[in-house]
Amino acid sequence: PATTPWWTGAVVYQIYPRSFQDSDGNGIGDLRGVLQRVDHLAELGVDVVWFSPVYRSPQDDNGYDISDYQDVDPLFGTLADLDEVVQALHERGIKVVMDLVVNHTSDEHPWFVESRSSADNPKRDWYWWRPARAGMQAGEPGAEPTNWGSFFSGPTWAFDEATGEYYLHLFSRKQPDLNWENPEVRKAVYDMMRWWLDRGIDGFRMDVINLISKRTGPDGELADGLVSVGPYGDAGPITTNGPRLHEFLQEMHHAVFDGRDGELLLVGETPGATIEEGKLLTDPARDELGMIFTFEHMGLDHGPAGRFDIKPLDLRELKATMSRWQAGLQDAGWNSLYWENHDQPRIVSRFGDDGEFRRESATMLGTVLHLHRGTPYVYQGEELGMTNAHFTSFESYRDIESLRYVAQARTIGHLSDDQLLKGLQDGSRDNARTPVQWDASPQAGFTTGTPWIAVNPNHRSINAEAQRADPESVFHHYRRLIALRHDEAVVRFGDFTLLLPEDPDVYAFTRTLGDERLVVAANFRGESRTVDLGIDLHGAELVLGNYADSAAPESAIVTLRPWEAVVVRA
Ligand code: ISL
Repeated sequence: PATTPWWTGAVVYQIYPRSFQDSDGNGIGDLRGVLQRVDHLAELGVDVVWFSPVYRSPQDDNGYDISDYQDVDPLFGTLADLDEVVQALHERGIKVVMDLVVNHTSDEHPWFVESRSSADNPKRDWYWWRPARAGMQAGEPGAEPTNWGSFFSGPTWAFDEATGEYYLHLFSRKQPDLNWENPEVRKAVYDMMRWWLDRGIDGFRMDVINLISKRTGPDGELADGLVSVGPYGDAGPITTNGPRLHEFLQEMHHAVFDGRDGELLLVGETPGATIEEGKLLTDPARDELGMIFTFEHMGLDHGPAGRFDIKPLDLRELKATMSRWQAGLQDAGWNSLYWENHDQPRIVSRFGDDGEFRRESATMLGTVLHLHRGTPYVYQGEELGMTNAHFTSFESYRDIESLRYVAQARTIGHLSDDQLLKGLQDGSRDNARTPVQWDASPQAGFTTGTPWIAVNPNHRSINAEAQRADPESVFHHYRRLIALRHDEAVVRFGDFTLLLPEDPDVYAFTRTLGDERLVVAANFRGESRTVDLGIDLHGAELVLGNYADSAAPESAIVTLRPWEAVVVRA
C-alpha cells in the first residue's frame, strides 16, 4: 500500500556506544569509534541506526540518566562528532534514531537541581515530591510515601534532607521521575525534541514511555503498590499504561511531529504493554507512535523472581505469544521484532546453543525473527552470534541493576552466592554489554586500552573479521535475511499464519501475499526432528537455509537437522 511508511520495510541496528568501538584508548566506546565501523553497517545492509544515549550524563545507568539533553557527553565526543556520524550514515543511506529518555532525568540535570533547592522553587512541581507517610518520622525506614519497589531494587523514594521531603525514582535514586502532569515539563520536552529533529535526526526510541502517566487520586495522592515478590510493593499497576498516556502522546505528536510524521521512525519501549495497548499506541489513525517494543516474549523464561530466575523456554509459549502479537497488530498498527537489546541476554545463549551448534542456532533464531511481519531490530553483535559473558566472578559485573539486585538479595539471605552468580550469568544486562568482537586481537579490536567491561575471550573465534570471510557465517546469514526483506514484498507485507502450534520443538509458519506464499520451518532443538507441515511442498523452491546444503523439502513431511531453519516458496 502506497501509504505504508518506509520503516515497515526497514531493519534497525541498535548501537550501545559504550561497548561498540573505542577510538581514544580510554576503554569506552565513542562516536569517532562509530565512524570507523560505518562500512560494517553498510555491508550488513541495515537501514537505520538507533543510538542508546550519548548525552551528558553522570553515567549512573550508563547514560539513561541525562543531565543535558542537548549536548554530547565528553566520554562519547562532541556534538560536532555526532553531526559527522549522522552525515556518514546518511551518506550510506542509513537513517539515525536517537534514544529519548524523558520519564526521568539525572539528579544532576539543572531542572532537578533547581527543583530540589527549595520547597517553593518554581520547578518543584517538575518532579514528584511527597512528605513522609502520615504519622511516620521522615527519613526513617518505612516512612516512604508509598511502598513501591524500584526496578533497581530498594524503595522508589529518596529522602531529601534539605527540604524534608521524598522524591520519586522508579529506577536509580540518580534518576528522578519527571512529573508529566505539569504542562511546563511537557513543553520543555517537546522543545528539546524539535531541536533534535531540526538537527536532522530521523526519529526516536522512547525509553519506558508508557510509565510517564501515573495514576493519582484527586489531590495527586499516590496509592501503595500491590505487594509482590520481594520486600516492596509493585508500582507497575499504578505507573504502567496510565490514564493520560494516550493524551500525552497525541499532544506530543501534534506539538513535535505534525508535518513530519510518516517520515519519522517513532518506537516506544513499553514494559507491560498488552496487545490492546499496542493497538492504541501504534494505530496510525491515532497519531501516537509507529511501533512499540513488547516485553511479553522476553518474560517467558522468567521464573517467579524475574529476570535473574531463568527457567527453560517452552517453545509453544513463544509461538503463541509471537503469533498473538502478529494477529493483534495485523490490521492496524505495526510490530517491532527483536530478540536482543542492551537490557537482554544474548539470544544464542538464551534460546539457542552457544556451544557446539552456535552458528546453526544463531542463524535459525535470526531466520525465525526476520521472517515475521514487522520491523526487525538487530542489536550490536547479534549479527555475529555473540554469546553471554559467562563471567565467573561478581567483580566482572558492572550493571547497576545487577549489582543492586545482588546487594538486596544478600541482605535478605534467601540465595547462596553460587545461586546469585548463576542468576547474573543467565539474566544480567551485562551479557549484552561486553565489547563488540571485531577481530581476534587482544581486546577484539574494540580498544587499545583497558575495556570498561571485559571482552569475551571467545572473540578469538567469534569476530566480525573472521565472519566476513566465511559465507556461512552468522554475519552473512543476517545480511541475506536483511536483503530478503528488502527484495520480497511477502516478507514485508505478507499475512502470518502459525503452523503446528502444539509442536514443542519446531517453529513453523507461512507468510502469504496474494498468490505468493513462503513457508518457514525451524528446529529449536539440538537433535533432528521430522514433522508433517500439512502443506504439499513438492516442487517448492528453497529461498534460504542455514546449512550450506539445506534443500527444499520434497513433500509435507520435513526433516530438520539440529537447529536447522528453511524458508521455501510454495
Ligand atoms: O528490562 C528490564 C526489566 O527487568 C529492565 O532492565 C529495564 O530497565 C526496563 O526494561 C527499562 O529499560 C529502559 O529504561 C531503564 C534503563 O536502565 C534501560 O537500559 C532502558 O532500556 C531506565 O532508563
